[in-house]
Formats: sequence, structure tokens, C-alpha cells
Amino acid sequence: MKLSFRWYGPDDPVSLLHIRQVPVIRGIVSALYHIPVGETWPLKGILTLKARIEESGFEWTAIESIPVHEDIKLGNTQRDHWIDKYCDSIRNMGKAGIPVLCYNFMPVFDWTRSTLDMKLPDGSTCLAYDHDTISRVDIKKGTFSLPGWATAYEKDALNRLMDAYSELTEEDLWQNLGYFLKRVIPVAEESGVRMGIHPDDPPWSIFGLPRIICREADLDRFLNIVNSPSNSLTLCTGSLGPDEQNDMVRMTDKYAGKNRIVFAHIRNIKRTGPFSFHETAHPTACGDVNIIGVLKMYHKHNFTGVLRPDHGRMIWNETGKPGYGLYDRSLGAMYIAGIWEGLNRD
Ligand code: DNO
Repeated sequence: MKLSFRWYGPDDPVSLLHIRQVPVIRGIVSALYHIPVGETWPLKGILTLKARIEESGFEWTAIESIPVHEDIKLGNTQRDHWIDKYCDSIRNMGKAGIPVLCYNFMPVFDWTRSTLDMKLPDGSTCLAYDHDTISRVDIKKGTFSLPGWATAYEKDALNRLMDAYSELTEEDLWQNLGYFLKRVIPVAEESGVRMGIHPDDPPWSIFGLPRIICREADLDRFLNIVNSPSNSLTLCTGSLGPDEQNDMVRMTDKYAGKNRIVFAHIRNIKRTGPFSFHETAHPTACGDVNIIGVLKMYHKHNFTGVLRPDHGRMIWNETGKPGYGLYDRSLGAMYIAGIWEGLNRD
């Protein structure tokens, strides 16, 4: 297991030097945030960031993410143009020796929350999702963005996109995902890259948009589209966990056993209603996901992929990117490392 930490590049308020002081972190998960969605990632830019990460004593273990252009998800006539560019990005990351690529296939919105600073009883704050609040949001009214996303949308662009998606069914989205995979996975294989799709967060439809990577049956269907180690999963406990049908321990056992997880995101959540939850500190006792059980399954299958603590709370008055402060993710990393060490010794 390569314990890694997400770093948002040179503009991240959390520096590589800070991360260096968290014991046990070996890898950095990062991206070229300045490249517009869809454009090819140049080899030179990848190598420059890689050198910087390595000078700080880390390995660049995974790219999270190369965003997929909406034309690809929509299956528009322009899609081949964008898929060609996506393939070039994969080739370039392969040349640079970065082995894991995380991406998602969520229409328009990546992870979505109703609150970025819900106060917990101990005074820390966390990200939360309340379905009623989200259902009342009229997204066509204004500019929409969340920190940590690749994209921010101006009103008109967002309206055009929402109109385009109003015609698209879940089945259409599956077909478009299949088309994409059949073109990119052979390139990933040749390039020595393993791609891991990130599940939809939250794992249900929002704003009437189709979402298809939400449950175990979806993951099975996805993996069968192209049966290759390069077509694998980023298994995110905090994204799938809000749906209580998703038994994260069993799913980790199943997919790690088949060697179809390349990237593990460890995050805990507490369900507050059928479609509502808030995030918590990482330990099992703090939320509804059995994190120790999940880690045991990775250990059982000798998981050698990349694993990182995902979203933390904001504690000790830290300010910064919601979910991506230094302090609580460091506590999470130490919790994970402690469990792993214990499992190694057993
Ligand atoms: C949230 C992240 C996601 C993830 C993308 C992958 O914090 O887990 O934004 O990076 O969905 O493409």
C-alpha cells in the first residue's frame, strides 16, 4: 500500500514541506490544475511537477484527476476530438512514469454538498449534504462552483449544459462511458497506466442529472465493459458510503480480491437521513463506515495500490480548501498507518 496525500499543486495552502512532516506518507496525488478541461497535458508540464514532488522526497503515485470533457459524457459529435486529447494525456503520463489515473464520469458536477462548514459538537466543521436543501437549489439562476472542482460555471454555460443533459438517459450515459472506455483503455494498457473511475458523490442523481456509478451492480457493469486491469476502480468509502446498501467491507473484499482497485480513498461519513449525511473524522467509531474492516480487506489481499486519507474536517482553526486541510487529514493518515502496522504485525 502506497500511503499518499492529495496536494493541489504550488497554490495549495498545504505545502509539500508540511506533508513531509507527517510520518509515513510516501506518495503525492496531484494534477496539473492549470490545464483547461479537455486539453492535452503536456509531457513537459507533467515532468516539471514530478521533479518538484520528487525533490521534496515523495513519489507522484497518482493523478487525480484528468477531467473528462462534457462532450464525451454527452456523446456529442466533438467527442472524438476530446478523446484523442485524453489519449495523448494518458500517453504523456505513462512516459513520465505515473502509474495511476483517477477520473470520474459525473455529468456537470463533481462532488456536491449543501454545506461546507457544518459545525460538529466538538467545534470542528465538516462538509455535509442535505437532500432537501439541494433539491431547493435553483442552479439555473447563478454561477455555480465548489472549491476543489475542475470547473466553475457561468450562468449561461450552465444552462446550456443542463439543457443538453435533459435529453440524456442513464442508459445513454452508460453507452457514452462504454465508447470512451473502449478507446482509452487500450491506450492506458500500452502506456502502463491503470485508470480508476471515481464513484459518484453522492451516489444518487442530483439536479435531475443521470448518475451511474453509485452501487455495487454499477461497479460490476462498469468493470465488465472492458475486462482489463487498466479499467479499474478508485474505491471511495465516503462517496459510496452514504447509500447504506453499499457494504464497503464486502465491496472492498470483492474488488480488491479481483485486483480491480487501483486507488483507495478512505473517508468516513454519518448518515442523517435516506439521502443526507455529513462527513466525520476517519476512525470507524466516528461514522457509519467500518474503516478498520475496509483496511483489513485491503491488507488481506496484499493491496499494493495507492491509498490516501480523503476529506478531513477543519480543526484547530485551520482555514483552507474545504475537505483538504492539513490537520485532520494528517490525523486520518496516522490512524490508517497505525491500523496497517497492527495488521502487518498480527
Ligand atoms: C473529492 C474528490 C473528487 C475526485 C474526483 C475524481 O474530494 O474525491 O473530486 O477527485 O471525482 O475525478
